[in-house]
Amino acid sequence: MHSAIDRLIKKGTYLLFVSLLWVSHSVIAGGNPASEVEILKFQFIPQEITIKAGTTVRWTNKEKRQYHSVWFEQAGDPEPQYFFPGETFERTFDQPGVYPYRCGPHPKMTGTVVVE
Ligand SMILES: [Cu+2]
Repeated sequence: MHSAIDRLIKKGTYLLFVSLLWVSHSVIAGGNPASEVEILKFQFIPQEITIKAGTTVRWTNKEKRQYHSVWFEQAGDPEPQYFFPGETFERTFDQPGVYPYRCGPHPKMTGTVVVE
């Protein structure tokens, strides 16, 4: 009798422990979802990212020599300055929505930021 209850308690403690681990892991992982985009070989990598409202996305130019820009033309942003290898560009997204963008000097380079 006792041992059956003991086992139940042990099982309950174990489940509680596992769920606590899971919750703390989600909190840590959810603290900063992927908000980094690399620019390499005339591509935005990843081409589409999904972030939570209020997140700042950072683009890093990983090319050897080529400059680029990140232009949210459809959102009404003015064309930003080009940035060079090793340099970054940041933009914060406060409103949920779908934000397509392009590179100013290379219109075929496109990407999308999805804000949840
Ligand atoms: Cu470009």
